[in-house]
Amino acid sequence: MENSPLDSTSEMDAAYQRTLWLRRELHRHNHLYHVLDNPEISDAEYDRMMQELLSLENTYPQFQSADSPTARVGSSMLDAFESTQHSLPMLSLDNAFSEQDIIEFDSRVKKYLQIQSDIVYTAEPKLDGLAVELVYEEGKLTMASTRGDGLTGEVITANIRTIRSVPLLLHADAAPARLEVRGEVFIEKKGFQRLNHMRMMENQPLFANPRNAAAGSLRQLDASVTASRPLVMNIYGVGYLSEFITHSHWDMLCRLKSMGFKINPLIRPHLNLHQVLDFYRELGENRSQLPYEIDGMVIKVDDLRLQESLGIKSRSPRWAIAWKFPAIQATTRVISIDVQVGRTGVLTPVAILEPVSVGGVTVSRATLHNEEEVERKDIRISDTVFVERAGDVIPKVVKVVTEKRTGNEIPFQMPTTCPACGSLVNRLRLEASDVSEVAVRCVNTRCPAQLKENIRHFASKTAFDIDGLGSRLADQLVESGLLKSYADIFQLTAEQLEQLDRMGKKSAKNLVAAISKCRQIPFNRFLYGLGIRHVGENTADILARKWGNLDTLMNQPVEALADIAGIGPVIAESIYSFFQNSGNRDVVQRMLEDGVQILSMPLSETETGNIFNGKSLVLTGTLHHFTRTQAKKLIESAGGKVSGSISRSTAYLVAGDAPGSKLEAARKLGIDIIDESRLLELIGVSAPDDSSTLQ
Ligand code: 9MJ
Repeated sequence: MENSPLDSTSEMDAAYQRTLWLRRELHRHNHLYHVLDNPEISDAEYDRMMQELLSLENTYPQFQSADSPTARVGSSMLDAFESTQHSLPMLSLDNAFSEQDIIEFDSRVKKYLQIQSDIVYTAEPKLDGLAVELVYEEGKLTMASTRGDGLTGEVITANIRTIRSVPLLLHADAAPARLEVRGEVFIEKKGFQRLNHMRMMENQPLFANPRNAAAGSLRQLDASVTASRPLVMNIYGVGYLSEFITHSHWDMLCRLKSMGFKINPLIRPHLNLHQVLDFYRELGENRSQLPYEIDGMVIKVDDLRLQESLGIKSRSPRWAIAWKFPAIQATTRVISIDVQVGRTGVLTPVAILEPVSVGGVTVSRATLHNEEEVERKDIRISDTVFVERAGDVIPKVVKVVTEKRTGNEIPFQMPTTCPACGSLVNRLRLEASDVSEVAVRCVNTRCPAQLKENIRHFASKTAFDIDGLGSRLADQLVESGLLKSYADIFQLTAEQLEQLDRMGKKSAKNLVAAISKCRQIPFNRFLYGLGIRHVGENTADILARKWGNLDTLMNQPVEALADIAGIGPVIAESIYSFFQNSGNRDVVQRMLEDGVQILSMPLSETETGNIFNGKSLVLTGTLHHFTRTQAKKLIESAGGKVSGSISRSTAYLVAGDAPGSKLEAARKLGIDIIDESRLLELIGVSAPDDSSTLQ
């Protein structure tokens, strides 16, 4: 409304001029306080000006504007987040864990660019929050979105508007007509502690760490909740720009700073490799004193033209790398050891710890995995222990400080009955080439703890992906008796759901709609969702592609299942017995009757021709994407076998770097020689982002 003609009284004209002045001043003081940490006026003065502006906007609603500082209170209320496609993909970073990894990164950059001289880097603290993109059109914030899968994110504009360090209007007239910037939204350590303290007072569940708190705060449909959270945003890069700005990353950050964005003050430009290594040490030493959490350092090639030449591989840039800090340790005391019951009935001991800050995050529990682990580490109740947290990984107990033992420590004993349902437990060691586990398991198939976990798994993103059905609701649905198996999900009605605590009419309707939307499901995700023991996403995928549909799979003899590469006898037995069980067959049948439609998958044999069926391949030289074992598994999954030496019966030689004498032998015999990428092409898979993805 700022440009609307004002025709009436001079009083209104004066009020409008005053409104504009207050907005300008409040934006300026907001920037001084939240971006530059350099306030000029007191909080009381700021509040007084804000009150005056609010009152003017109330009296003259026609003055209201989305860019007003008053808009930061977050009044909008959404039903759901819309999604949006990023103009340019939002990349994730490759990780480095050692100086050697960084030296190799530098060599790769030079080799790729064919440059011998030093590369100029900019190094940045790696903030541990959520990546967000902001879009400015003609200097006004028009959209903000989460990173999502890198290509498509969720629109969270109303929530982002509430963050004081995000400018709603840009300072410089020089800002391009369209400017996309990217950065990290996070919560400082102090803000996190205050937030959790407040939640404790209100009997609300606590956030595990600042990152979770930031994520939870951004995922609010009611922006006024977000407004009450101490979120901060630092900008570290750009997306699409409608006009050229500069050739240097550091210079870009300086320009963004002058437009009003908050740029991390610890960013160091103009570093050579050695200076990068020094800065990492310095940052590591000072990290615990910083007001926010960092989990490493990001190193970027500064020259944007070189960045462009380096380009990206899969989803990460070749011009940047994240160098993670090692895990942080602390000591604390084990108060007790609880036992949790998982999806398959497995009992897991969990250490309840005296709360301790591990690198700024309060840790009060840590999984002990299984009975053997407790015995191996000899963890007793009342022991003093070292706990460790690496990045956002779940904290773990590293070892006992035995010197602190007093003799009053109590050894842990696994219960003989299930803590959730009281049934007797079964102690079993399973050993095979592909799976080995010691498991204490509740064998009651109606155990409520198992059912809750099963439902959570069934509804999870990689299975049925039922929006809104998370852990808390799964618990409620089981406790209220509405669900006795996951098949009951498809019979839930909005009327039944409305009876649950904290479930409004609208949410109930939304959940029924979300369930309905999930009735059509690809065969692999359906199989994964069933929660068959040992059937993870990968196995579900292999099975779905091998047998194509449920009927065929359900009727396979155990030998046929065990015969598939990547399955093995224990997994085969587990699948076989699952489908032999009449209860499980009933559950599946009921879902089909309730309209679940399983979309069949292309069979792997028809898709790739099981390209190496009965063929023998030989590997030589260094492979880049795989270890030898991984490559062998891959070849076997395409029907081939790997042999150690070249003979006339060799179908292909897969040659990596520095291939050695096998290459010559293969040439002499006229054997097909292929490289790693051709191998992947023949099998019909793409290279993994990172060799650790194929085990
Ligand atoms: C963080 N998390 O602090 C990047 N990041 O750059 C910084 N993340 C990044 N840069 C390109 N400082 C992709 C991600």
